[in-house]
Amino acid sequence: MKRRQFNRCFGRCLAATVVSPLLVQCDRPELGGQAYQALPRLSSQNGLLDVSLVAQAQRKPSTRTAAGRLTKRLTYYAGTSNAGTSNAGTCPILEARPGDTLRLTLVNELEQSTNLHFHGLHISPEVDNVFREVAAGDRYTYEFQIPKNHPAVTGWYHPHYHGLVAEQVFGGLAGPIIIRGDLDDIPEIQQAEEALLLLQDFDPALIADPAILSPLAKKWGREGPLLLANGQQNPVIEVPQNGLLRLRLINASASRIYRLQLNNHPWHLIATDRGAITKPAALGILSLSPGERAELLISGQRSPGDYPIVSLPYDRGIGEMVAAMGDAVAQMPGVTRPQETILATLRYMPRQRTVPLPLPQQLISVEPLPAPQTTREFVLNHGVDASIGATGFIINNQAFAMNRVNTQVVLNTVEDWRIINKASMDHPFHLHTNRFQVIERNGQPEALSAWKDTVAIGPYETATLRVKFEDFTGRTVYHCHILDHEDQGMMGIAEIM
Ligand SMILES: [Cu+2]
Repeated sequence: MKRRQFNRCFGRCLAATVVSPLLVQCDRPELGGQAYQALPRLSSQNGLLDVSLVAQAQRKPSTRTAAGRLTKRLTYYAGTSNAGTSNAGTCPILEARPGDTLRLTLVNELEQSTNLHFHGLHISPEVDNVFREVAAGDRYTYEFQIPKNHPAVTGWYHPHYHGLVAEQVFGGLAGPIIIRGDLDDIPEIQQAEEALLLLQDFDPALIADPAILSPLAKKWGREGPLLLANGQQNPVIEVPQNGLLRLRLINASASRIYRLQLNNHPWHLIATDRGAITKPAALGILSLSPGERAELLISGQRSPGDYPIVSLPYDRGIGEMVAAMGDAVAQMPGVTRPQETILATLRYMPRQRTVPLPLPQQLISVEPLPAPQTTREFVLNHGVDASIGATGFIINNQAFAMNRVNTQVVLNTVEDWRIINKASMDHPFHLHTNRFQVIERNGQPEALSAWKDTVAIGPYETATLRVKFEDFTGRTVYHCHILDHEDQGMMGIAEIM
């Protein structure tokens, strides 16, 4: 973050190891068109980031949106609990470097069990353990080291307690993780200004009372009509004239698939889920499925003005449902109609710089993985798993069962996973622990070499992922990142031996 931005949000961005009670005060969400406010930032100091993350329902919601009052929105705030005060915290950014230790104490002040998953980090599944239960009122400390060879990534943390993941993430529990590393050392990137947008959608009525969720929305994957970036509606982000803006985007929505377009202005992709690509790639529409991240560079060399980032409509099948069941479908709690929304606005701001800062020519080389030793198929579908009497979402005819290993893989081997969606819904596929490269989609070789951990898979589509199981043994998971689908069985356990 550049000094100018840092000063503006001084008091909100806290570059300190938390050793004493600390509350991050925020007032969000807000009406549209206001200045972008960076999320509070907690950075490692002397190789350690020691933070308490308190998961709680907002106690005294005091802010309004155009859509009405938000109540019971869930948040993490950093620090120690301070019952009785208004802590409308917005989830902080956790920032560290390769080799650093993270000591994160999850304090569960929710009325239900929860846990944490560190999406985007290559760490042991025995630490990043989604089978762990942190019961209401309990606390648990996750402690791990970021591997010294970890790439720079934009990741995020969120609950992964099976059965409640969609409700808790949709409620608002999600925060960014930034690992600074290789990409940050590139001179042009070092000079870029930075912004990060955590994308979430909300339904105030549904957050006030999750029980009103319609069965259709639970099956389809719940969505809300209110699109927020860092809890703000349409924040205005400064683009340095003649400079570069590095924009990180995280899809932290439970089910919503974003198709994003920067109107009348170029933008370049520089990083995907698990780090940098080889060189900046000019981009038109950016698709982000739940769980996916992207980093972009915006070069401030156009005519000064405002350039909106538009969320284009994406129809996950609501059109068909309305046709089959009538217009009332679109009114059901948790169902939204696809529509165009301005997510954020980029606004040129004068800077001292008169010589334009160029885009970097080269980023970090993405080396292809060697040929696979094993090839597997994973068929995603809706149906019945008679073995455990479950009806819902299945992978290879099996619904998730807590103690059933579905796939065994061998450490230090390379595998191709062919994901076949035989269903009429989108099922974005996420693998924990290890990154992968998409080799092929629908029979066509993938054009962009990139490190991913989540891949969009549309209705009746296929994708082949190539993954090397590295560094860690243990039980990890793969699942659909439409979190209602995951909660209803579309998850499997891979044991790395
Ligand atoms: Cu799904």
